[in-house]
Amino acid sequence: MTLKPMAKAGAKRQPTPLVGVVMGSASDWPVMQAAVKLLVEFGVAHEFQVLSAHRMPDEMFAYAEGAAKRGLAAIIAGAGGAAHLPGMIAAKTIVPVLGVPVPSRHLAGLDSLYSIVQMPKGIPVATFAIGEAGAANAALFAIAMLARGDAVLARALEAFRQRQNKAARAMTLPPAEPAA
Ligand code: RP5
Repeated sequence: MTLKPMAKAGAKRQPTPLVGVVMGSASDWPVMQAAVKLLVEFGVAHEFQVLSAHRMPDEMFAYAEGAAKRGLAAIIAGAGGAAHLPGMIAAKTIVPVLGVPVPSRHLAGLDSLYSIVQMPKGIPVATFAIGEAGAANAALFAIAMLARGDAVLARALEAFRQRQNKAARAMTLPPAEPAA
């Protein structure tokens, strides 16, 4: 279940992806696309696909094992419930893994958060907030890592922060309601 087909034979050559975005199910896409949107906005070469720890274990290990060789600088992995995808990818690669807990139906993503954040010492996963904010921040974090060696990207990230600052400073509040 690939969301975006990988380059087909004869297709226009894509730049080598620097950031891989993977998720346990197509049902994670509404959340995880927040990461992809930012990578697109910043012009960071990336790829994205479904990669389920439980339903595609062999493919997951192959992806993790090939990540460094393919030039990935970071992997953003989102999953919900028993969210083993980020941790198991991290177990098989030294490429930094950024974990995004996807909200789950019964426990609102707390299960996803605990599954991702409670890694044993020695195999880290950088864990972000539950949901869309976490997916967006994972992308911004990957961009910040890449920006250390890319002046153009660093300037774009500074400008992004400036726009946020400007928007926050322009915020106004309505008058307080009279006490009852
Ligand atoms: C996890 O199970 C996925 O990451 C998803 O968040 C959750 C539910 O998957 P579906 O049943 O919607 O495919 O592995």
